[in-house]
Amino acid sequence: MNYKKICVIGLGYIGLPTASTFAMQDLDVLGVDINPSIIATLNRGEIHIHEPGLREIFNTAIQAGKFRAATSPEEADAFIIAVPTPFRDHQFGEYQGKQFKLADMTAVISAAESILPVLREGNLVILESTSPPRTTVDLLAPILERSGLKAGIDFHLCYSPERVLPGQILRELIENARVIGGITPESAQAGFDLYSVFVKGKIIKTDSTTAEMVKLMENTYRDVNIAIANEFSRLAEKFSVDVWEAISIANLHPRVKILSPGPGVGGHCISVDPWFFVETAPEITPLIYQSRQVNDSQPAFVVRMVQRALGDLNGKQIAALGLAYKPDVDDLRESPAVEVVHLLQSQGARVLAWEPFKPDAKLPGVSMANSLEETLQNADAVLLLVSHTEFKKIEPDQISGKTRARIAIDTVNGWDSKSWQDAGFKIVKIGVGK
Ligand code: SAJ
Repeated sequence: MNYKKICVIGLGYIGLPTASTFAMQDLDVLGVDINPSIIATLNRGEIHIHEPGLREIFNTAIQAGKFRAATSPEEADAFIIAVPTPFRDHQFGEYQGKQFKLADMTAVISAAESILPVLREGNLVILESTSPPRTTVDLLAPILERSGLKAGIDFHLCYSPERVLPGQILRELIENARVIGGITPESAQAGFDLYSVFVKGKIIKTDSTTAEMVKLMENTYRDVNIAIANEFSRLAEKFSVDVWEAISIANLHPRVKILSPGPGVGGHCISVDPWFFVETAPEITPLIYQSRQVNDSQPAFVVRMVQRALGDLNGKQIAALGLAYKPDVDDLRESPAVEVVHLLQSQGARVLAWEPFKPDAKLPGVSMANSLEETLQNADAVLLLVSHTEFKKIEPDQISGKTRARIAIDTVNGWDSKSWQDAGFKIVKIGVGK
């Protein structure tokens, strides 16, 4: 198939890079978002999200007249839906006394409904949003068929998940392997033809439910593997072992690759996606459910570690280094570091947080410092929560004069214990019971 004009619905951190990348390939792209201020920003030639290299290609696309933004779709050859699928705010599922979170598919439903008036015979519709299995056939197809056109017969319908890493989106969009799940083989072929425009990685055609499962399996696999690493950190403390030493030895085995324990699992993907399996099949997902429980309870494990190091936390001043959900990013969504801060405060501790990637973050109940020095000044303990490169480079003998703290607590294995001890600190590290 030959595509001239496409419509990308949802201009967030996946939709906008995808739209811009297509526009760079000479397609006419209409970007659609329900937020009028995003549309105004884009039509002014500015962008509202931070992603390396995006500004440059977006500017090129705008100047070439290949990208426009609007609040509703127009007729096009293909429609790509890239809207958020968060959790429902106050509604939970329950199975045999176990509560689980539920996906909020409202944005996918509205995006599909917005296409209805402009859907034409021969069109291609692709869903990219992470979704529970069978969403494409059970939720999306029936909505689109309200147009009077039949999915898989009159128009093509696919699921193709985004699998890119923030910070490297533009490169990974092009280079990563891409899975295209069609509700018919002809739909998969139509999706293949569209993405062949720019994808250099392998494009694999399959059915839509397989493609939905692939995405969820990737992130669930990672969540379960981090959960076992976190559980190993608890076991190591119990048996007076250094989990980091044990992991490095175990990983010498050719078929073992244990991940790293830490303060928990955050971000908008790995801590979210496994719930889409639990929600749709709670009776056969005890392992996935339990892994989520282990990772979600890791911040409380960190707080017990801090309590063991400091005793009663009431009135203690703690310098918290890092709030992001992982190293060297400015994203605080679902961050376990933020959860640790909240839990410490609920125990009476006074926490001053320093997040160099988002120094002006406004989080309810969290006091932010303006510099590392300010965090350290009156601290009783220094708590490393995120393995930012600049934190790993901290020289303990250089900061020992800037703080009265003599206890350093490392939840991410970012610091060398010996150099902290040599500088006069007692160091407590996650998973180290020696
Ligand atoms: N983490 C650990 N221990 C580890 C590795 C990670 O505790 O050994 C923690 C991190 O600190 C962080 C969380 O897990 O809190 C998730 O970080 P991550 O780097 O594993 O993943 P994300 O959420 O940034 O991106 C993932 C990626 N998926 C996989 O690696 C399987 C990415 O390719 C996906 O595109 C993205 O989810 C997504 O959008 O689904």
